[in-house]
Formats: sequence, structure tokens, C-alpha cells
Amino acid sequence: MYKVLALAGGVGGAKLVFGLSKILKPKELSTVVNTADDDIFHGLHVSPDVDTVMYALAGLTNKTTGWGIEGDTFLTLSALERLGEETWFQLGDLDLATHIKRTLMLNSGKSLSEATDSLAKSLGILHDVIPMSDDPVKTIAITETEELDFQDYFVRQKCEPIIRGVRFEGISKAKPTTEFINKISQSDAIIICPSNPIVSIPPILELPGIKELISKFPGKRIAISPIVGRQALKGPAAKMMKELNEDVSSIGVAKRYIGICDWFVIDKADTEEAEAIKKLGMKVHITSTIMNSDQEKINLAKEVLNLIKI
Ligand code: FO1
Repeated sequence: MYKVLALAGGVGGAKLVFGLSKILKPKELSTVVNTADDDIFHGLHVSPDVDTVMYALAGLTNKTTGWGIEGDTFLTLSALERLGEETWFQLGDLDLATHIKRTLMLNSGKSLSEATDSLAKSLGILHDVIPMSDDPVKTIAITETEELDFQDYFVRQKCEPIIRGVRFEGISKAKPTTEFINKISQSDAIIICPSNPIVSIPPILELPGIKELISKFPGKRIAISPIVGRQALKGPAAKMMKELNEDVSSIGVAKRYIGICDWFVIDKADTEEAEAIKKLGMKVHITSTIMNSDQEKINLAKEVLNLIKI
């Protein structure tokens, strides 16, 4: 069997990683996750995308939101609100345990990779989950009037401010994790998950040296579009692309992956975009990319894995 490295952000990426994990054995699948959305809430280090992927692999995901833990309660958050804390970022009681344990490990000198590995093992996850970097990288949304930390823009302000750009603070000094580099050299295929092409995948790709390694990668590189019918499957990707004057389509996403992608997977609804994407130097696979049920996640994972053999 072949070894696959998935690059993922939050909800969309986690869905495909779940599907892949139902087909590939633990040694055959590793996931490198965006950490530029990380932030500190109530003194705790929260890694939303890492947790979204971990909860998906552990079968714990809140099915309504795609993030957080199914059936979680928010008693601690209510108590914090009564004590005068800002509580716009919804941290559930069970979820808080993850952030407390992560913070304890980081405070005791463990790296984010070590803390993630330990949390994943405790949750019974067998497939590797690897943060993109152990160094701090922070996504900043540049709006018309101010610069906002990503979660402030995304959650508190519900992506309402118009953005003029994004930047990843600290990226030029951040090192990709050793595990990330090792997995690139050990893998037969790299899968760029259907995650936000403005804020989830770019921090991973823009870490020093990563784009170069992926552009020279000898195996198959496959990306899946998170845009279907000119709309994002989930989240603000389409709104962000529009505000940045990018083509809000699978073509627009493909343009971001020129030179680092051999196969680009689009939904049947976007069939007429295939020719334009081929002109960007990629082969195109057309299938159903919507992943509402577990079976749909597995089906898309199968389709993507079949491309490795072609
Ligand atoms: N997303 C929201 O829209 N609102 C929230 O209150 C929220 C809380 C939250 C807590 C833990 C966690 O792991 C994720 C959470 N998310 C929330 C999702 C998160 O903001 C985004 O999915 C990612 O940062 C973007 O990929």
C-alpha cells in the first residue's frame, strides 16, 4: 500500500481525513494541520483546526457544527460569562479538557507536536496528526479599517468586515515540524484537502521551504476544491475570495495551486470549469465532492485515492 500525506484546515479538511482514515491503515495516512488559527482563550492554548481533525478521527465531532464535541455542554463558559469574561468563542466543557491538557503540556516544555501526539493517543487516534509548525504563526485579517486576529474576524465578527488581504504573522521565522518534513519525503502522495484556500492551506504551504519541497515532490499531488457552484461548501472562503478580487470558482482555487498539484478534483456541478483548469497544467477529476454523510466522506476519499494509481 502507499503512504498518503493530507494537508488540512478545519471542517472540510477533517471530513475528508475522516473518509481517508476509514480506508487507509494508520501507517498509510498522516495529516498535517494548519495552526495559524490557534489562539489563547482564558489562558488556554486552543488549536481549532488540530482539534477539528482529531475529533473527526476519534469519532467525537459535533455533527451540526463540524467542530467541537458532539453533546458537549457550555456550563463553564456560562460561569465564566457571569465572572465577566468574554465568551464569544464557544468552548464546551469537554472541549475545555483538551485545551487545559494541551496548555499544561506546553507549559511543562513540550512542543505543540508532542502535545498533539499525546492528546491524539489519549483519544484513541491511530493515524498521525501533525501540527504544521511548533512555532507561533498567526493569521491576521486585514480589513478596510483595521487588522483583526483570525478568530476575532471569523467568530466574533462573523466574517462581516470586508477584507483587503490576509497575512500570516511569524511565518517567515516559523519552521515546519520535523515530522512534516519527514512525511513529505516518506509519502507517495500529497492530498490538499478541501479546506479554505485563503486562510487554511496557505499557512501550511508558505512555511519556509514547503512549497519548494512540494513542487519537487516525485509522487502524486491531488487537491480537492472546496468551492462548488461558485459557493463555499462551508465557511467564508467564497466571500473572502470575492473581496480579494479572486475568481470565486474552482478555477480560482486551482490558480492558487499551480505548480504544486497534478490532479484537481472538482464537483460535477463545476464540470464546465474543467477545461480552464486543465489549461493551468493539472488533470481534472470530476465527482461528487459534497460530504454530508460519513458514506459521502468515504466515497470521496476512495475517488481521490484511486487517482494515485493512475
Ligand atoms: N467556530 C465558530 O464559528 N464559533 C465558535 O464559537 C467556535 C468555537 C470553537 C471552539 C473550538 C474549536 O476547536 C473550534 C471552534 N470554532 C468555532 C471553529 C473555528 O473557529 C474554525 O473552524 C477554524 O478556526 C477555521 O478553520
